[in-house]
This record gives sequence, structure tokens and C-alpha cells, in this order.
Amino acid sequence: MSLKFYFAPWSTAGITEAVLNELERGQSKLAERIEVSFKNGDTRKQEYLDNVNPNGLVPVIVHDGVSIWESAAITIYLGDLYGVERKLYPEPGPRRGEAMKWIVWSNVSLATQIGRYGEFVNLDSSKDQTEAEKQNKKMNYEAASKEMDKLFGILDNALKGKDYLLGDMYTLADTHIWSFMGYLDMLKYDREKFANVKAWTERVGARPALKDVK
Ligand SMILES: N[C@@H](CCC(=O)N[C@@H](CS)C(=O)NCC(=O)O)C(=O)O
Repeated sequence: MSLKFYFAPWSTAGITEAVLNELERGQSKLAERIEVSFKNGDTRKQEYLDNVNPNGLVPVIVHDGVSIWESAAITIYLGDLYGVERKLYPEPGPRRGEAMKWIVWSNVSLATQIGRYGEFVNLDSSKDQTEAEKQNKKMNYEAASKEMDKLFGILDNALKGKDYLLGDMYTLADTHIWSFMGYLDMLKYDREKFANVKAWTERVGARPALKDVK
């Protein structure tokens, strides 16, 4: 059996790195790490597009020659294969559905909104903007912030009175969503105002497997 993990530091691949670190904690490595460089154009090389990911992105895992991309699909796949016995992913059934719901939500709804927020966050970065352009950007930024707050409100509410998204059980759904927080801090999104998310982020971030994730 061969499992390869293609990653670049400080990228979305950090999600899969966090998931693998949890699964490998106290056990032998599951996946061989293959680092690619965006600067060198590794992900745009024909060989990468043909054999690893036609989208030219990381993360990717290649399991026995089958390539699996999209971080949400990877988390769900690894959870299914290795997470249940390690008590990091629920058995098939409604609890499994809950974990999948959060993983997919974070990639489809949250990540899309983070992308929009990131576009407008550096309000004064471009000095040569016209006043109208600046105003437009400000309005877009305010709208994106509001949408971010709405999504964080949903997350905060889901964590009310709970240690983890599924209650007492820490799962790879927590790992997956927690992995977005570092990037949000870089964007200076004020997530601290959501008390349940704040406490949960600290709780998850204190896990030994997640200490060195970039
Ligand atoms: N929806 C994808 C997004 C992956 C993605 O955007 N990856 C970026 C890094 S953050 C990438 O590989 N970029 C390639 C490049 O910049 O050359 C996922 O969740 O896996």
C-alpha cells in the first residue's frame, strides 16, 4: 500500500497535514510527504497536472495510484479509512453525517467567504486608487465582514455548551475547521468576539498533534 501526500508549506495543504498528524500521533507514518514549490511552478508542470491534480493545486493524496484532491474530500476519505479505529471520526451513521456536514460547510461556505474577505481586507494597500474605487472596496469589505460574522455566528452557536463540534468527541471535523484559523488571523479577522469559537480554537490548538502544523 502506498500513500503519498503532496503539500506546500503555508497553504491549504496545512489542513491535510493537521489531519495526518492527528491520525499518525503515537503510530507510524501513514503518508510519505512530497513537498512542491509554487515558486518553481511545480504544480503547473505537465507531469503534475497529468498525474497528480489537473487543477494544479495542493493538497493531494495519491493512494495506491489513485489521486484524491480537494481538502474536504481528503479529510473525509482519511477519516473513513483510518479515523474510526483511532476514535477521531464517527462510524457510519448520523454522527458521521454531522462530521461530513461541517467539513463540507467549511470548504464550500466558509472558505468561499474567506476568499472574498481576503480580497477586500487590505483597504489602503493601493495608494493609486481613485476615491470611488476606495469607497467601493470599503463597501465590499463591510459586506464581506458581515457575511463572515454570519458564518462565525453559526459556528459559535454550534459550539455552545460543547467542547467540540460533535459534543464530547473530538473529530477530524474539528481539525479541519481549526486549520482555517491561522489564515484568518493573518487576514486580521476578529474571531475573538465569538467566545465559543475562541475557547474551542484554544482547546483544539493545544492538542499535541497540532502544535507544529504550518
Ligand atoms: N478547494 C481546494 C483549494 C486548494 C488551493 O487553493 N490550493 C492552493 C494553495 S492555498 C494552491 O495549491 N495553489 C497553487 C499555486 O498557487 O500555484 C482545497 O480545499 O483543496
